[in-house]
Amino acid sequence: MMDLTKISQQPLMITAAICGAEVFRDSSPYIPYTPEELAEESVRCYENGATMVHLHMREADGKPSQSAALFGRTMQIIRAQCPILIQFSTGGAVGMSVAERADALKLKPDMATLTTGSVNFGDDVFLNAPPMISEIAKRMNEFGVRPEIECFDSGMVDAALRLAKDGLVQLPAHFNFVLGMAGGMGGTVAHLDFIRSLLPDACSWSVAGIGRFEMPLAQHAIAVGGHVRVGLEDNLYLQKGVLAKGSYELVTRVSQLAQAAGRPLATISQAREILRLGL
Ligand code: KMH
Ligand code: ZN
Repeated sequence: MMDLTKISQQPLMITAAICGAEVFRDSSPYIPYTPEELAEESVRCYENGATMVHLHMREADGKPSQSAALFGRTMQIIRAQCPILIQFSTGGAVGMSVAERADALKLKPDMATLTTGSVNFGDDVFLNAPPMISEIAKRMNEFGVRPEIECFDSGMVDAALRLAKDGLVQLPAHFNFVLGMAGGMGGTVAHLDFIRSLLPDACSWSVAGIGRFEMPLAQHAIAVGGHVRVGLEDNLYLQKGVLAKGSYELVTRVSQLAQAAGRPLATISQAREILRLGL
């Protein structure tokens, strides 16, 4: 068992969100699309300190997809090369049906996201009406896939706790706070401190700061004992005007911040323990 008595020494989990569904090669040529590219980037992220990869799928031309065949092929190539934990998105892209979003859960990835509310998303709405959320949660339970509860706003924590009362989510759970997206909760340290204060004891959390909020929130999470998600899904830039050549460069930056703060990086087995995935 890990000794978690000293926050500053708790192993840090870094999740790499390597492609998302809303960023394309006209914004950055470094976004992976094919299973081979996604796997190659996942391995690079693992080699630079990531413990988990958050996956969306793309067709060859970059169109967002939730194809179980693509997820399966990508997972197979990754697993042949490295032990990084694999998390599927069930958010997919704006406008996808629940059936489409949840289909690949049958492949039993290590984890999958579960967004517990709707949020404005650019000019669109990322729709997660209560019956949709319950349906995805049920499918996750059916296949024994642990959720990462994805919160774009603080009310989504409350919604997750209601799901737990209804027996659809098991506590303690792991949460990811996506902060700083236009339409969602802001991306300051005060926003993060508020939303994390809502979690019941023993829940773990990570933060994904969008755009310019990515590294300041990562730095704060490292300091207060949280975990971090970075990657091209959330932010394309290593610094102002300089594109990251892949999510691995952002992972490397977080690894360096962790080292400077005295937080060791989690091994895969430590991450499994923190996330209650079973060994
Ligand atoms: N692409 C967004 C609409 C998730 O991965 O679970 C939803 C999203 C959340 O990215
Ligand atoms: Zn995502």
